[in-house]
Amino acid sequence: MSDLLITDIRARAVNVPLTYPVRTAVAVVDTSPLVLFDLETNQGFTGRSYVFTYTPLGLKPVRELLENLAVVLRGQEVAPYELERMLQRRFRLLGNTGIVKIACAAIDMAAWDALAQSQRLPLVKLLGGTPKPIPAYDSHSMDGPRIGPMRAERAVKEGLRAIKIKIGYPTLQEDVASVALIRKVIGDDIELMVDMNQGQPLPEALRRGRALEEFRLSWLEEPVLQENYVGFAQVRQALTTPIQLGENWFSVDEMHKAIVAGAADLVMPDAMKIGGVSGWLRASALAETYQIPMSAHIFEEFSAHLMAVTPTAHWLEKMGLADAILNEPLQYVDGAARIPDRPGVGMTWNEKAVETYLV
Ligand code: SMN
Ligand code: MG
Repeated sequence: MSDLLITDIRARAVNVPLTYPVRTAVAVVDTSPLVLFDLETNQGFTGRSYVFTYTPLGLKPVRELLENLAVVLRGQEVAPYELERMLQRRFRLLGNTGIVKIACAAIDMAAWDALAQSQRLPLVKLLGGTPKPIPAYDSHSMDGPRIGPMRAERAVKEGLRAIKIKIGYPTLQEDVASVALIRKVIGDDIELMVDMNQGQPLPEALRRGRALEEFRLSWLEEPVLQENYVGFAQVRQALTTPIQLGENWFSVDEMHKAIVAGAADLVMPDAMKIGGVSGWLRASALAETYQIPMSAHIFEEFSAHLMAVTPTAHWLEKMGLADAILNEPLQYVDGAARIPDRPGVGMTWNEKAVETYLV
């Protein structure tokens, strides 16, 4: 069998509507800006991935950086390990972080997808795992007293066993009222997590964290600036609520620094920022070494496969950021994601929708 070689790439920017804007303490993400990446190969398989730029302002630079890499990628073997090493060398001086890391992650994920397709295996099986159900939480926002309860009730009716909401309202009282309301709606048997999205200075994060202890939260996410690992450790020492972070780590090295600083009870790398499938696998080994439960941050389609081979797997985040442009969004049954029994990750684009939302 001849080598699986890259013949071309395609990067398209779409700005996808969201049923509910992602209202966070620091910004409102009211659409889902995605760069869709296709990796064409000599055996007719197309690897697919998408990256999420949080703001439409990030779409053009990420798309253009990927397009600039076409000349470097054409003719290369679809060997994710080698592609990652080649790209890391190429960007060593510029810096393997930020949108460079995001573009390289798009390539890594699409390469793994193409490789798995070429072996006619779901990605999870290529990685040595089995397509087991992956427990998921429904990820909500600062939805307020009307929409918040409605979303929480609907998620519980759908079978989800955990809900995350975002807080960071102007006052502590509003945060407490928001958490109390959702805890009342879902009861004590459904897990409740909160995400502060780095929005509070340390003293206020401590004050609000203490006020929320009574609600038996499963985790308090990003109470302070994500790079303030000493601050995370202080919040962790002061509270019994488990402290969660990781979506903003651009490397396993940053993850290691956070763990060594005592910042984390729990970790939640982002499959894009941590470096795609290749970066995730190394992060999952680090979490196992320190025996830290590891959750996923958005990117549910790839993360479902990856969580099945993550030794300390905890929760998958159900948010549906790409659902509107996928032919078959990830399915959830009884509160758990069902890994598709299709070659690769199982993602194909709804080209009509892509056309509609193309930027
Ligand atoms: C988040 C996700 C997607 C967009 C903005 C913020 C959030 C999370 O931090 O953890 O879901
Ligand atoms: Mg978060």
